[in-house]
Amino acid sequence: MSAETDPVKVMKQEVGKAAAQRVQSGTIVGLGTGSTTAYAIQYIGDRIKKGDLKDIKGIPTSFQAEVLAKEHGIPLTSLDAVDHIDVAIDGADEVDPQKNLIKGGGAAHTREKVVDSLADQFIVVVDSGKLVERLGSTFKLPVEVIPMAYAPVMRAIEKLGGKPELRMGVKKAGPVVTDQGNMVIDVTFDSIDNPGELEKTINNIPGVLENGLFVGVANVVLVGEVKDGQPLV
Ligand code: ABF
Repeated sequence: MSAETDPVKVMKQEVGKAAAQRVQSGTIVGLGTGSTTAYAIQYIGDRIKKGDLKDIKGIPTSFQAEVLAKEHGIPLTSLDAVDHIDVAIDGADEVDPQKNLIKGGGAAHTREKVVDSLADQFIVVVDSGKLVERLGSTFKLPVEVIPMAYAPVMRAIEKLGGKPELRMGVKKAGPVVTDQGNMVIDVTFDSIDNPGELEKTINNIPGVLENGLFVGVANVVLVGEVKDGQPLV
């Protein structure tokens, strides 16, 4: 199957395009991380090139998003130069029926939560495989920790009933390092019954910078799926 006709790829492109279509001229746009958001960034760039979108400024949530945005000609700004974000577009690893999320599969959840939480409208772009009844049922919860504290943080997480694992690099040996120079612990929980409480409890552990629970942050969830071989959004 060629890449152009791969229905999953086409579906992700359609989800990204649908999000990009919602961006209005003259706005500040938070640009997320991940393969689905990458298509939204590409289509925002296409709209700028066509003259369909004017005077927007992007705020990237990761080095990957920054590189992509520059590649697609999106002018960039930063949080010290603006007083608001009109819309943020970002991916997720899990979405529950209340639009709460687990994010951080790309180790970028700390900056993502800053940008996504500031946005007047946070649009999540996912494929239907990310939809879950309960957070934590298919994806481990990422927790960014400062390197000197990863061991006591892991012990504290075990006391909360989690099973923590230090995220190791695939291409590079040793632990994954975030854009902030920290480590990531991935935590398996048997059941996350109160994500809001857990998000606060984990962030109160000394040494934790941010975890991947995004509770009450998402406003819109655009879901793509492939039905009878056809991409649907
Ligand atoms: C990012 O999007 C991460 O939070 C998450 O891991 C990723 C999912 O991306 P994809 O669209 O490639 O599944 O924001």
